[in-house]
Amino acid sequence: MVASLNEKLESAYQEVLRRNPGEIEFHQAVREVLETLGPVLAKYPEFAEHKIIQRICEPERQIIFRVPWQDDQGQVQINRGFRVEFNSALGPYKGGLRFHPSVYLGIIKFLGFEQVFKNALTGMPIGGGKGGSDFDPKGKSNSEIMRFCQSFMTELYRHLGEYTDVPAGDIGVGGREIGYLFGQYKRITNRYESGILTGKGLDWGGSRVRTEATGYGTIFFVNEMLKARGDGLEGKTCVVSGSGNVAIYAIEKATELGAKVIACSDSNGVIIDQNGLDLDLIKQIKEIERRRISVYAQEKKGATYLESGNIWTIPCQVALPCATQNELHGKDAETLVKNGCIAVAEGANMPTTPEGIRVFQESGIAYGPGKAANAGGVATSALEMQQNASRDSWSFEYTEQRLQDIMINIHRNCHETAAEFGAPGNYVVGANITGFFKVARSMVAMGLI
Ligand code: NDP
Ligand code: 2IT
Repeated sequence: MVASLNEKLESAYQEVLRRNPGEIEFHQAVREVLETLGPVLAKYPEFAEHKIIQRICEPERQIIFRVPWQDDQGQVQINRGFRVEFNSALGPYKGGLRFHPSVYLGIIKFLGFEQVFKNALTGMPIGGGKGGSDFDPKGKSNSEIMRFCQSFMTELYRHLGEYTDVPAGDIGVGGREIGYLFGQYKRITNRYESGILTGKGLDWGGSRVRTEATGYGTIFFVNEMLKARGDGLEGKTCVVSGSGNVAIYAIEKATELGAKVIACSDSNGVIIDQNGLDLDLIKQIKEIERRRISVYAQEKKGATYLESGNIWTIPCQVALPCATQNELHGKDAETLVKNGCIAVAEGANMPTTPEGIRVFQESGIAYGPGKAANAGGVATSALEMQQNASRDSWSFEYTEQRLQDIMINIHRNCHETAAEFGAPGNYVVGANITGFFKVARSMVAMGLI
């Protein structure tokens, strides 16, 4: 069953389908937001008058470029690079870069669109954008990664600036890649502009807690959702999909708050450790050795590996999808609810399909969409920008406290807005309306932009 849109929203949605053929993830992200905006347009007709919906669905600028590079055998390879500068009503375009073979314009546009609302929710002065490439980092040597990053930045640099566009990491882009990208920017421009990228190393302008921020933030958020129901994370059994940056630090903070995380995964399979995952071992395998998560089961007594397993069949009280889009389907949601799951918070962007979201909402469990639940990463990027602008460097404790305050605030705003618009407990409604409202008001104030 698909929720219906009112006439104005339906015609805006049809226009998005017509203008962006084949970009199914972008269509999905737009539809999910439009489904929640009916009551806002009814209450504030000026947004329709100013064609805010139509404008908000059209990126301000889309850049597509060739990325030629040489592999270790001396062969020339060609990839495609993207940067979609979606909306700058609240600040410079801000959002990550994704390197994954599945990347095409539709993925970057869905991510850029979501980023606009997410960034608004953080309360920080940042617009929304996203970029990346269909480059596959798997199995590449360090030198190949460096040469690719250098070629990518050789085109991208002309579009960046501390007041223009500030990328960061996402799937396949972490500290190593940000280092190579920053080095090439500095070399081409002969300028040390810390503010053009976030997720930098701590020795050269990075912020403490940025590495941990998305995962930590997701856990702060789920804890707030549980607290709003008179409960908390302590003592809960959790499963976390993925075993990358977001998953690792979600596991770390959940464990710190007294939960037990019994499973995580990668695109090949799932590991289960009923005693609670050994995070030092996971970090060793994933961050240092860059190997597959199956290695965990070879090295840890009592752990099991399910090749091609489905992590959502493992009974848990809290489910944290932290891998990729559309990784949790309607059937998975039904299984989770049946097995006693009481809360889901999305560390990944759009990991739950529309059918899955419907199952969670109808079951009445706490469901925190990515826009709200994973906003801690980009919020801490904005804290990095703040430190760069003032040439300052904050302590871990202070930065983490700022992150926690931001997540508590996002939760409160979403919770209150959902209730105000007649959908108490519905964080999708709360997040979309809160984010939209701030961007829409700013766009009206700035005239026809
Ligand atoms: P990483 O590259 O560090 O890790 C990604 C993880 O997800 C890996 O375990 C990977 O497994 C798995 N994965 C990726 N693609 C697929 C796929 N198509 N099918 C199955 N598994 C897959 O990325 P991050 O941890 O940074 O990102 C994870 C999610 O969080 C993404 O949705 C991202 O957009 C989102 N996010 C990230 C933020 C950040 O600050 N990094 C901020 C907010 C959201 P494998 O190694 O097998 O590919
Ligand atoms: O999806 C996201 O919010 C990110 N990948 C982080 C973006 C950022 O600019 O820190």
